[in-house]
Amino acid sequence: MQFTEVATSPKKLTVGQIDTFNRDGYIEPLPLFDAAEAQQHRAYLDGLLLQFDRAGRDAYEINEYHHVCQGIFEIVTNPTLLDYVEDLIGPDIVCWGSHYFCKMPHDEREVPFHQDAPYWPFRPTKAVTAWIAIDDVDAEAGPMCFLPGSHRQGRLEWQRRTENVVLELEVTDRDRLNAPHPLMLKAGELSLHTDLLVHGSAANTSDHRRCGLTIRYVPPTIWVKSDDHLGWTRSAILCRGHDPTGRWPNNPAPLRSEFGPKSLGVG
Ligand SMILES: O=C(O)CCC(=O)C(=O)O
Repeated sequence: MQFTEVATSPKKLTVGQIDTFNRDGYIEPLPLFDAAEAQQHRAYLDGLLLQFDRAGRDAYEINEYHHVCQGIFEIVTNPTLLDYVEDLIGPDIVCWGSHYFCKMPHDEREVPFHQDAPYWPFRPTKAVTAWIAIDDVDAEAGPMCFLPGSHRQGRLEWQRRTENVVLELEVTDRDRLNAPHPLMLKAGELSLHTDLLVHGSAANTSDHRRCGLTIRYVPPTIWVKSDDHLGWTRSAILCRGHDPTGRWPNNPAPLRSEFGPKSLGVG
């Protein structure tokens, strides 16, 4: 998948970074938040986790809350982040998903090596994911790893794996792909990857948390090939530009800045 058709005069990325994205399937690290802002986002997540924990819910369940929680909405619509994304997918930008991948200390669950595209009913494969480090990430904490260039193989065969995992699809033929590149991001930095890039992460063997917020962006012109169209689009926010198709909802900014069990639906 080549994204260069929209990158002739990039806003924020360099032409070299866009070439890297096309060649390797990702770019990292990119700066987003300074240390004080990163600390604020960490504290915000701490508050969310407390609510989920009190309700007996798992940290990974903070999924699709960008149109509910103001703190996540603000990250998803951050202008610098959208400038990066615009350089890859063009000026019309929909966010349809967000998910904290929050590996608590000694969380044994892995994310098997997978492509995102087989999970999603979007055609063509043009989604870009921003993975924003909420915590500093080191080798022991189970960093996300990319297999550089694997997106150029197209859609790969996969099998289902259910033991001790967070996501269940796993590519079957990893041996012919490049060696993993681990993402050692500092809190406040991010990576961008395409939906055909193979990626995954190991268990967190450290004493500290490893959390990244994934945000999924698409141009509104992609098709949703699913009977459950609304299931895939109902959380959408038109973050920038226009939706010439009129098919995507545009959720407004959440009104409440506080979060309680009721507004989170975990009460
Ligand atoms: O955070 C991780 O370890 C995996 C995240 C992931 O699979 C994704 O961002 O698509």
